[in-house]
Amino acid sequence: MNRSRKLLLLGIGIMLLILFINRVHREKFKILSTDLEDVDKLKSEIAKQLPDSAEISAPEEDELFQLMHFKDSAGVERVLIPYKKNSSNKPLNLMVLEKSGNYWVEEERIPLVGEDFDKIVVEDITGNGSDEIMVGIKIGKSSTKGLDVYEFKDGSLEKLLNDNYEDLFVADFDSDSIGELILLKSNSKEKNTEINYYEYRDGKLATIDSVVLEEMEFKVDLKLEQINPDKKGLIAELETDDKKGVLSVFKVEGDNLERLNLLGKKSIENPFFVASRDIDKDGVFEFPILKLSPGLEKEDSSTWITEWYGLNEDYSQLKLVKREYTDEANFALDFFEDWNEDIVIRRISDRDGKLEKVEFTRTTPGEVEEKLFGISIYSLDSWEDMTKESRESEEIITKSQGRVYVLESEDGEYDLESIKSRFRVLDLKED
Ligand SMILES: [Ca+2]
Ligand SMILES: [Ca+2]
Ligand SMILES: [Ca+2]
Repeated sequence: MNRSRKLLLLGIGIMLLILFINRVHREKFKILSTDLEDVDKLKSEIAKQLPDSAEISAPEEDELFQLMHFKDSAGVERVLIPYKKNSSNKPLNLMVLEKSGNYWVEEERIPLVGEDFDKIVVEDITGNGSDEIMVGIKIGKSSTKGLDVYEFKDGSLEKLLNDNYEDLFVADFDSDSIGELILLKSNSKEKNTEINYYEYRDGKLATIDSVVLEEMEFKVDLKLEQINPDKKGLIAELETDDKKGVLSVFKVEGDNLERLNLLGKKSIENPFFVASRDIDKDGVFEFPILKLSPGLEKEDSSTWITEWYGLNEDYSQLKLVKREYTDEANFALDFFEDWNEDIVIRRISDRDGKLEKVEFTRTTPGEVEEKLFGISIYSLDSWEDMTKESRESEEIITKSQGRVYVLESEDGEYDLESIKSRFRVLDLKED
């Protein structure tokens, strides 16, 4: 064999080897279906086969990496695996595995533009029985994220929508058992926030209604909650950058987001943010209106009165459900049934801050204030400093989180039991 022939054969050999390596490299990902149940095993199996030392990269809220498992209308099961390559200008990828016998076999890989996954939602929003995939992606340091919505068509993913958002929600807003997409978008020029309501129609996913919230989003929360026993509503709660809380409520009527009138206004504005909740635990949400007590000298965000309102049957009015006082010493006290605007609350601190006291009085125009009762708050140290006798003579409401709460009352109406039943220590995480 002459030298040039040898070289030719060697060349062909190398080419075949490259082709072979390439083929092996392009081998479709495949994993035993039982392995999918063990997330750690799955991760290590996938890690072995992903390129560029890539890693499974779940959205932040999905810390444990719950597999995104979904089905189409024909009953084909699929699993979505988001992963991130460490060295690439297109680091994000979605891999779709399809169930085939005892195996999950790679169906396709979709490269995506962006730095990290923000949210992935898998839900049928077109109503055809097959799930769609909504992939939200963080782009650079911007708070605006990119969104791709995919649907399965003829066995592969097709893009249904490309959009952007600050926040994304999918829920069945109009109670027709099909999910809708809601995107929140901030407009820094107009200094406002837009809520866009999408629905799938005639093969397209498009905005069918949008409403503008007057404030620029700083921190926002959208909730779908019961606003009366039969109807869910969309509650939009914003915290503005000067810490104010702004709350708006919408009900979905046909194609419209109908903004409800809240005490003659489009929204409830509070001096700071307190989240709406079901305050009386009857399944229907209430909305907070914060008031500073007239007797309180300092206007800060740690001592206030909250009036909780619910909507009436035809959503035309707010009705008062409960009033409560919230104190900076970490407790709340429900108002008594006969308490109205005539209640004045005063807060006294002694100089070294060892004892704080809150006095509840009732006043009517032209009349003298009538003291109802007081709540003294001792630090544990100052409590221990007292003599045993004086400690034993006190009416203790509760001891909690380094404080002792003591009732001071001579009036039989405000006895220890009635105060205890209205008193609660706040969980530090609350609000
Ligand atoms: Ca669908
Ligand atoms: Ca719906
Ligand atoms: Ca309620």
